[in-house]
Amino acid sequence: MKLGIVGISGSGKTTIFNALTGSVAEVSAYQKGKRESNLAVVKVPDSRLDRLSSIYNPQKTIHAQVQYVDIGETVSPAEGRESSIDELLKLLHPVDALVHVVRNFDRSGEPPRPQRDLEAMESELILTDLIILEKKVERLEKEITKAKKGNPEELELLEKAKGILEGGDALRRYSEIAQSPMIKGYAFLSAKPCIVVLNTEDDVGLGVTDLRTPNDTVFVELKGRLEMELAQLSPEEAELFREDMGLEEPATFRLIKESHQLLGLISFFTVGKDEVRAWPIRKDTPAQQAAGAIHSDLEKGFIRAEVVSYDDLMAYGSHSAAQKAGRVRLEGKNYLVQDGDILNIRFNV
Ligand SMILES: Nc1nc2c(ncn2[C@@H]2O[C@H](COP(=O)(O)OP(=O)(O)OP(=O)(O)O)[C@@H](O)[C@H]2O)c(=O)[nH]1
Ligand SMILES: [Mg+2]
Repeated sequence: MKLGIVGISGSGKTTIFNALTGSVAEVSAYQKGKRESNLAVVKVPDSRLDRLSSIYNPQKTIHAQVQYVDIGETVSPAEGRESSIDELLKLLHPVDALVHVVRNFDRSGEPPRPQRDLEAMESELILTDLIILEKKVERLEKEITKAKKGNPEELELLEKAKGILEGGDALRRYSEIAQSPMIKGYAFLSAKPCIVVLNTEDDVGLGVTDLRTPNDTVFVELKGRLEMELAQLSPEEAELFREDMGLEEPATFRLIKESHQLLGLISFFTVGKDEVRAWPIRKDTPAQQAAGAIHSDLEKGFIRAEVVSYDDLMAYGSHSAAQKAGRVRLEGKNYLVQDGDILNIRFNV
């Protein structure tokens, strides 16, 4: 699963990327035309996994992961897109969701204008989609009228999408369109789920509630530069620093967790002496398919899943106590795995 970091030039994309990943990619002091894309894999913080790990004491503890890509400069509020549409699309096509970074700090004396910047980037996504969509509609219309092929239903959906975009709205807000398999293939940018990161500094800028946005907007507010600096300290130093400043867990943890959620992912766990591990799966995945995330043999030879919820395991203190209390269930292949389930797959190949 991959998230692409987008935002107006100089909004702090690379800074946030560094904060998230502990990388040290060069922040461009707002240099125009400088393009780099940075990619990193990040562990999804999960206190339940840490707890399980301290109980089972395994050789390895493996977190779920997400990838972030900082695609480099994209758009300036005054001048619009600085890269070609093709370039933007090529970079963003493979990502599953967007992290939209909005500047909410003073830069070289220029006060933040998060409302303007937010809208400028959003318009850019919408316009890019509209350009692509118009071409598709034209082609499909021709196919249907001249060659008597092509799917009229698809055309109808595309026309609907066009109406939404022309009205200045993002497709992600219309799930029946954004989630339609016919439309998904096009990978429209404004149809991708999106988190808005308000990159803030104390005493300047607006609060999340001051921004006029659709009320289903997912926001995370954080101090990008500070978090980046903390991410580059050793864990012990960072911890001390956080304590001193009265900060709790890194704000980026919340962003990573939100990313995971935004992608519609939950985690189940497997536990043992060798390994305690979180497995990311889509919500509402049946047990047999979830077993396939571990190994294809487990899916093929699936018999039953032995399931105990994390909360029950913690409440009863051990697997055997939970079992005695009847909290360990045997579930069949169609059982929908829940977030926090601890699974042991019985299989036969
Ligand atoms: N004061 C302050 N400055 C920041 C913050 N985040 C980023 N900056 C500064 O803003 C400038 C741009 O940050 P970058 O992270 O390079 O922004 P970017 O969006 O990657 O820039 P481009 O790739 O050029 O579009 C740098 O000088 C950063 O140090 C912040 O939270 N507070
Ligand atoms: Mg950058």
